[in-house]
Amino acid sequence: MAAGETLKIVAAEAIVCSPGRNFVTLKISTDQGLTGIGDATLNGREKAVVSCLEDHLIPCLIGRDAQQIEDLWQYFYRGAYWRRGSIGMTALAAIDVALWDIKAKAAGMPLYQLLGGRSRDGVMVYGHANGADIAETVDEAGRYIDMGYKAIRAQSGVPGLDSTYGVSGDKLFYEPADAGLPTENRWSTEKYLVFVPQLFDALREQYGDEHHLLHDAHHRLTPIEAARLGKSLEPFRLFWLEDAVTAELQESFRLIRQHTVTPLAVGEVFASIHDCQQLITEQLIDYIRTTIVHGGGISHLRRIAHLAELYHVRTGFHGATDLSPVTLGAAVHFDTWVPNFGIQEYMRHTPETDEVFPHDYEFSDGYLRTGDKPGHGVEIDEKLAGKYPYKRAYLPVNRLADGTMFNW
Ligand code: CS2
Ligand code: MG
Repeated sequence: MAAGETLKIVAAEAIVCSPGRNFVTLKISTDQGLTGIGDATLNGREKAVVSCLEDHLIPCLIGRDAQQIEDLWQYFYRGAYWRRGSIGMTALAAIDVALWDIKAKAAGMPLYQLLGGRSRDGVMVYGHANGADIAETVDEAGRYIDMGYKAIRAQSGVPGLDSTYGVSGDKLFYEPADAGLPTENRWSTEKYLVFVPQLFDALREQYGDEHHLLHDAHHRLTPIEAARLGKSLEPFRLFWLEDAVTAELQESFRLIRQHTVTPLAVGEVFASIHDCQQLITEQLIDYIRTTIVHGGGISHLRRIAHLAELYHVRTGFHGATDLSPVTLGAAVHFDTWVPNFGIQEYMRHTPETDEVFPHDYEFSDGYLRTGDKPGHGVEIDEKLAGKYPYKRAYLPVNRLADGTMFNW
């Protein structure tokens, strides 16, 4: 493209498909034939993001210059008036990632080069060992070690609980949005707090100290309960304890910090830097989980990563199955560049999902590596996507034993 030449947006479309689970993909097309795609998937609220894009944001995109990524980000953030919610920031993220994809293609370079070039040979990832009980989970962890993972998250069924977070029937894939109306789980923090240290004792006993071990408490503890769990896990030297507490009250992490040196990770449900500014600037966490698809895109995640870098906080992007391969592809480029990289979650997608979203990132020996195609390296096979119509699915809800609504 000649300098100063515009790249006019002529069309934008939200593509909804469900190859095993629902995904929303925004495709932006320009007058010079360049197209880019961004992930707009918000598990359990997919159609709200589609409407935000189709009914409100796309009409303002048509005719704009696709090269003006920052001005368009500011336009849709400040111009929304109603700022920072998950639905709006997921829609904005999809636009942002699609525009970065176009810019990298126009420049003829992989996205990581456009961001600032390679900072590491590969992106260390963690997989999800899970099982109905300790024995099954320890076995599963062995499978991940055999696959070459250097880092493994362990989640297990808890004796006395019919269900809990992170235990899937199909071992390699985990899809929590399991029904057309929310399934109801029951929870007991007491049973959980007694059990988790036993799980990690068994894992260290079986595999020693060579691998990083992680655990996700999935928003279910109070600060003092999280402090108790963090302290009880110290002998097992976790890489991180994730989502120990819901983090609307960021200062509550001060209480956890006072009692334990177990590293803390939080942020996958955050939608902007404002959700984590205090957590980062007071060094209340060690890893920020906020990711590209739900945190306003690459443009905003760069701001979060740069703030985190000042306070010794590293990135630990969310990377569950319900974030599409488009997010994973963009994340691996970001992870390849970002100076304060920590780790990347890698919950594998099913073969039918990977078929709909051809990509050039590859897993080997515990790392993900990008390809060098221009852009973020992920495409969507629209014809194939059309074969998988949307099917409403909800995340479960959680209640305490006495029926009190709780956090899932
Ligand atoms: C989890 C997710 O991957 C994680 O750390 O917290 O599986 C989360 O439950 C889902 O993304 C919710 O849709
Ligand atoms: Mg999590």
